[in-house]
Amino acid sequence: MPMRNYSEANCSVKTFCRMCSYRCPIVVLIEQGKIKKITGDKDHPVTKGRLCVKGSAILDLVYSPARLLKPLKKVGERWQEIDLETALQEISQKILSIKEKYGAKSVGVWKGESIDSIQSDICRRFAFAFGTPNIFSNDTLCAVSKHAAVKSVIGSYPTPDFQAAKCIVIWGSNPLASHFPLYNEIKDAKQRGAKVLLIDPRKNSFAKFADMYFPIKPATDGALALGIINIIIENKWYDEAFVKEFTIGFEELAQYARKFNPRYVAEETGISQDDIYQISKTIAESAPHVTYRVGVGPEHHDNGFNNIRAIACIGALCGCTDRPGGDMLEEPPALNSLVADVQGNVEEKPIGAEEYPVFYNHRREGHSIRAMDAMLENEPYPLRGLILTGANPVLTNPNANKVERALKSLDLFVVRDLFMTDTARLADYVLPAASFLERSELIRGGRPQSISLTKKVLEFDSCQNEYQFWSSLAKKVGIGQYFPWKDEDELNSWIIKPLGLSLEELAQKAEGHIYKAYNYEKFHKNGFETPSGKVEFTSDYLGKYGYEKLPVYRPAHYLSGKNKGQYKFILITGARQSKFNHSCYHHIPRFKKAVPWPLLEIHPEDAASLQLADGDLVKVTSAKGSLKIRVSIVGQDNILRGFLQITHGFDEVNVNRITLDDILDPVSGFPAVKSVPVNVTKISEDTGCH
Ligand SMILES: Nc1nc2c(c(=O)[nH]1)N[C@H]1C(S)=C(S)[C@@H](COP(=O)(O)OP(=O)(O)OC[C@H]3O[C@@H](n4cnc5c(=O)[nH]c(N)nc54)[C@H](O)[C@@H]3O)O[C@H]1N2
Ligand SMILES: Nc1nc2c(c(=O)[nH]1)N[C@H]1C(S)=C(S)[C@@H](COP(=O)(O)OP(=O)(O)OC[C@H]3O[C@@H](n4cnc5c(=O)[nH]c(N)nc54)[C@H](O)[C@@H]3O)O[C@H]1N2
Ligand code: SF4
Ligand SMILES: [Mo]
Repeated sequence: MPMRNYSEANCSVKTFCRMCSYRCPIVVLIEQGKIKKITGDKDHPVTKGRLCVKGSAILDLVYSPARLLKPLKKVGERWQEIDLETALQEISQKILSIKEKYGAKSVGVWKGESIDSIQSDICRRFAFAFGTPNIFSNDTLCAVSKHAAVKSVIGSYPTPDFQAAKCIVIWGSNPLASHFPLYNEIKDAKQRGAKVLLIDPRKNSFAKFADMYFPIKPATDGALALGIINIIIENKWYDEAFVKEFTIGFEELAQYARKFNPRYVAEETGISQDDIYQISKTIAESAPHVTYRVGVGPEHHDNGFNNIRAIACIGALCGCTDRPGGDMLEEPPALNSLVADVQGNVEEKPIGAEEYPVFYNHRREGHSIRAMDAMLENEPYPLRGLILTGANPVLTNPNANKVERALKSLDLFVVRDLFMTDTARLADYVLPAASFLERSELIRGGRPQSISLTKKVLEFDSCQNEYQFWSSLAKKVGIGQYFPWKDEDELNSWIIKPLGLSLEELAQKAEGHIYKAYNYEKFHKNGFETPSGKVEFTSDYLGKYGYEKLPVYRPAHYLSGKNKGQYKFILITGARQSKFNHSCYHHIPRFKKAVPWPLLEIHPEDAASLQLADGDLVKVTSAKGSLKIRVSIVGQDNILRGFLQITHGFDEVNVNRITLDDILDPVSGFPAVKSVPVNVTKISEDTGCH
């Protein structure tokens, strides 16, 4: 049985790390029911046992003395311990009374980055079965804008085929800090001769592995992409046969791209004309074996959606889509779905769906930034109760002061977490959650078209995992029939049933189960999953909602004159640091000691203009507020002049107190957290701060 009881056992179990969403294979050594040691799985063909620094700290997470182990209830200003059964009983009564007073839609469910795939579907199932469309998540700020943008061009979101790539374009991403397994794959590809390009306003720590680095002004990626498209078309470097047979809108794209001549693109992006030509030529020479890793860099801007669409057009134009070394289009496994049968229970759309229909159509959830208005101003209707799991929006959503006010205004706010966080502090109930080693879940397998099973190896009393929590709450609010599975094992067995594979068989496959061998060039037979069945350089689907049919480049708010003059600098936020995952792992003493607080990255000439020395204390002010932080003067080539950077996720200095929640991409509603107009002033040491 996959879910054996390890409490007395001496054994080793192969499972997966989930300190980030990549899930590297690990081996857990158990002695007398306690985890003794965790190592990378050396037998795994792709990761070969390599773990990043976070992967070496799993035990610091699960056995942390700071972990919440008892449910807490706020009584007045104080926390009181409460037994789990009573807590669930009280919460269910309050949810039902909100439902009676305002309707089920006034209760929301919010999941964070640490809860994904099947775990996230369990939360969704609860919401739909209860009758609310209001599911919120980190997906308002993460990857969905990019996924929906690329999907509008090629029908689905591709997996980079690093194994066979001859050219890899890292576009606004830092695999060394944020995607350790990808970094290893890219390094291996480079050893096989692949060229690696990096496009980023900061010479991030990955730059030393890139063959060519191009500093770009934030939010101008669309101009660069259209400039590349123009050069590729003018020189006839594109795949004419592919374009003719498998795409629509080529003529319109070619005509529009003509405006993006090298001189204009160089002015807009800050990349020289020679370099723009060089990037285009390198891509064209390696085509179709060119793949892209687009990060959150281009996404967190008010023109991110269309900029990423333009990037996606380059690959399609050069015939790289679904070709070896290009962008692989994986077919999903045929699984039983946790949402298909309950989605129809809810007729109304969630908060934000009217304003951002493309976001809604892609993700079938509400928009978390709009949710704040529903809490504070009952717009478009009241949101009075919220159950949040695995998220810390006070540190991760823009305009944290407003987020705090909104969450405080709720009639019922429940948080499930492993730790007391700045968000949990605002709750009425805080429930201790199980860590990833305390649940069993189905995950993508790490190889194309594969699926794996992670194993539960640990249990703490009162720390429920997602299935235990949502199914027990469902029973209490009268929707228990939607959670008929006795436990996760039964649930997982049901989900994989269409694969013709038992859970026991899957549990044995440490390298994952390939449900279908990957085939390239499926488009010959199936076309693409777009409305026309072809690659769409112009999209009638987007046009139908009043958006531009072409991937039109509009200069970002900070370049177009809005805010000009008032603010001297543009602040990039959220560059990943290898030890942390957003607000996670800051409690681990050795990580905290190494990086006690974030720093303001600043160009030496900008620092000189403000008479700043390394380590000086400054006040950074935006339209939403201000914060105090110390400066780190980086190298001359490490950041563009006029731009600054602060990483998010630190509670000591929460950069989201100054990010804006009202400059949003019109298609996806993603906030421009990587182009925040700010001023910087030096302040004296006695004003406080570290
Ligand atoms: N260690 C660690 N790993 C993580 C995470 C974490 O918090 N910590 N978070 C995980 C999650 S949820 C996500 S979404 C991913 C994100 O993964 P990535 O997208 O790789 O995130 P970063 O490593 O911050 O790299 C983003 C880069 O974009 C650059 N950039 C900023 N603005 C622009 C722009 O306008 N254009 C271009 N071209 N570049 C720009 C930044 O300077 C930065 O170097 O990481 C995941 N992995
Ligand atoms: N300014 C700025 N803000 C950003 C970004 C940026 O680049 N700049 N990036 C954005 C992105 S891409 C993302 S994905 C979001 C992430 O935003 P969030 O989803 O809010 O991410 P975390 O800070 O990782 O919060 C995760 C919480 O889950 C808890 N947790 C960990 N494991 C478990 C578990 O197994 N179960 C439960 N129930 N809880 C668990 C952790 O203790 C932590 O408190 O942040 C976004 N915010
Ligand atoms: S990249 Fe690091 S944190 Fe993420 S799964 Fe792998 S070892 Fe764990
Ligand atoms: Mo993310």
